[in-house]
Amino acid sequence: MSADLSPIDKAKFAAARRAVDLIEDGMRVGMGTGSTAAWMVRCLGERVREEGLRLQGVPTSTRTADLARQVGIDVVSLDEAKWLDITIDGADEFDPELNLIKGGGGALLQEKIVATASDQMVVITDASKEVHHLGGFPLPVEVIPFGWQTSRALIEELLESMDVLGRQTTLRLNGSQPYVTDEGNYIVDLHLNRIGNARQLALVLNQVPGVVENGLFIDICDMVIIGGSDGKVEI
Ligand code: ABF
Repeated sequence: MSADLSPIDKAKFAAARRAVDLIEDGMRVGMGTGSTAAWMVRCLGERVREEGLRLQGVPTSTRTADLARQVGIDVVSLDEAKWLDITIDGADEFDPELNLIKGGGGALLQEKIVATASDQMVVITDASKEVHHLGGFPLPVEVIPFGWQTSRALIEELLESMDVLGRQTTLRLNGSQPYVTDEGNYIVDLHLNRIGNARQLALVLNQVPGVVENGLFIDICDMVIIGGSDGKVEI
């Protein structure tokens, strides 16, 4: 599967392949979104087809659901599965405490619900996502479309009192239109550069009226698997 890949895809594939080794027969598995998670879904499909591995897969986006069905995984909803043995997903950044920024792919809401409903959450990534302090990657905040400009203004006001280096915010676009999530919401990206207290920021952002969820994953991730372009992994 990895023969003609670019170095970055080789790294993502290596991490995905290693993570899929954690899956045992009969498990209920949360399946993330993004290019690294897509490798994981393909590897999982390979085990289903070749080893007869039985599992229930809960996708975190319509994209992942479509791919999972294509590769032969039994797709169920989170309400059907109720609780998951493990979730495997990508990330945009991770710090030494395994706190994350996620949501660059626009699926942070389902990703956070699914990860939180899992015994174990494993992040698969390449080394470029490792940081000392979160915030270099824009922090996605999902807001409902009604009054989104007010929610954005309230977020900007909140940021004035937060320990962050940047305070610019942008509405995520799809062409000239707002990007719309699977739940029909918008995303405001916060360009913070460096987040001093990610735990506090994650809590207060969700107090803003209109905010549905933010992309800070605090104390959710249990393990990070970092793939290298040489096919080796570090855990
Ligand atoms: C999802 O996909 C996200 O939460 C994150 O935003 C993104 C990472 O994408 P990729 O694996 O393509 O770098 O995991």
